[in-house]
Amino acid sequence: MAGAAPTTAFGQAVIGPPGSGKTTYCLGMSEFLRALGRRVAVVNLDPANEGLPYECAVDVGELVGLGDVMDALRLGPNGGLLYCMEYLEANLDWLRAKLDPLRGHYFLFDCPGQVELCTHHGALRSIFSQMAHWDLRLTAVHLVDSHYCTDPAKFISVLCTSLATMLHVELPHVNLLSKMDLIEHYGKLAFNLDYYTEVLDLSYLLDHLASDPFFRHYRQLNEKLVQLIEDYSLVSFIPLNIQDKESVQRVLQAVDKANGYCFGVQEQRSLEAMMSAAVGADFHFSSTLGLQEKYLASSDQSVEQETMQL
Ligand SMILES: Nc1nc2c(ncn2[C@@H]2O[C@H](COP(=O)(O)OP(=O)(O)OP(=O)(O)O)[C@@H](O)[C@H]2O)c(=O)[nH]1
Ligand SMILES: [Mg+2]
Repeated sequence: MAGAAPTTAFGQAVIGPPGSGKTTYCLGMSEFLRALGRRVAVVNLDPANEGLPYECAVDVGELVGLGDVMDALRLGPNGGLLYCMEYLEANLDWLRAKLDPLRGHYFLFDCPGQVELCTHHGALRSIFSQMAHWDLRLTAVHLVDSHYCTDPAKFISVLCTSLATMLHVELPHVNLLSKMDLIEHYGKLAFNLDYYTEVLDLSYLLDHLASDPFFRHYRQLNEKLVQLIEDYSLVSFIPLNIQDKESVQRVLQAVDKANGYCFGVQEQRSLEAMMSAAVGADFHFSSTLGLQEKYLASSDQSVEQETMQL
């Protein structure tokens, strides 16, 4: 790409509970973005990640090692990881020195899975907030295993965690139900998938729980929790099958809209594109998909220039 690298950078902070698929998402999304012609840098912020499947542009393990922290401070894996994040928070000049030469890239941050980091601990939020001061515009992409849809009680817990994460992390936010390729293996869902993704009228979940001998004793508690989620009216999900490029495309559309990438100088600035991003209409993305097919069929870098000229 000719010319000076733009100062504003865009990216995704990939968060979610342990095993929800964050590292796999970073691999799949980075491959997809490269196929679209974006220059991508994947940053590993999880010192517990081992055997990274993607090419890592920056690795927090170079700054602080989880094993060393656990040995030196006699901490368990959870406490050790929290310490590592606090250490990173105290050494953000290291991170900035690593990110500055990568200006012009689209960033994917693979974050640790400790739930408290996203619901009440301050270190990760403070790191994201500092990145915003560096003009790095992030969307929080919060992954939740779709397995939780199979149990209404677990789904209420997931809704509470997702809401708490949205309020705590304070970034533009997209919630994903990951591993959708496995949903049929998890057994029959009590409701249609739309019911779980749109999070409307949660009283049906309560009715479902009423038939459970254990949970019917907690009806009042669940009623209050459900009421809280409905009052905020913030939580919804996009289903994700990371193997399916149309599914990844839908996620990217939401992410680009949330962090403003689709309105930035990097993207085509036609009125049509802006309107499509704003209303989520298909006509824009059908043309992008066509281009993507073309790119996937050929390794010709000229497609990137074609994207920029559109
Ligand atoms: N079938 C299927 N398996 C997946 C998918 N995403 C992740 N997995 C599997 O789920 C497991 C956990 O995936 P990871 O990507 O390591 O999850 P993570 O959130 O990074 O986990 P932590 O770093 O431990 O918090 C691995 O065995 C993956 O192969 C998916 O979309 N479909
Ligand atoms: Mg991981």
